[in-house]
Amino acid sequence: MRLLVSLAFALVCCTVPAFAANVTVSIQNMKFAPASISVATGDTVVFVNRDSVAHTATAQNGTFNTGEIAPGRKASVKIAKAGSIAFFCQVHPPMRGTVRAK
Ligand SMILES: [Cu+2]
Repeated sequence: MRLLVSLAFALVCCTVPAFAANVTVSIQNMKFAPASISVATGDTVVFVNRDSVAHTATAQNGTFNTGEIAPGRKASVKIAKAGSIAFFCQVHPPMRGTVRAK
């Protein structure tokens, strides 16, 4: 019985909270994939550069800017507020995406 209680407690206390997730966006073939994502406020978006050139993920409203992400590297940004944020790559401005946070 004691073991069961400990086990249940361990499961509850050590599970990653559902309200703070990581959402991955790949950067590949000069595109954000997926280009449009929905997250919860407080989530972290991880941009993974799978291209052979550097890219940025830069919010048009200035809320985040990863700076240049070298090929094979990643950068994380935390989405602190609800709303829709359009972002682009400063090196290749036609590369665009949107984060919707609720
Ligand atoms: Cu780029």
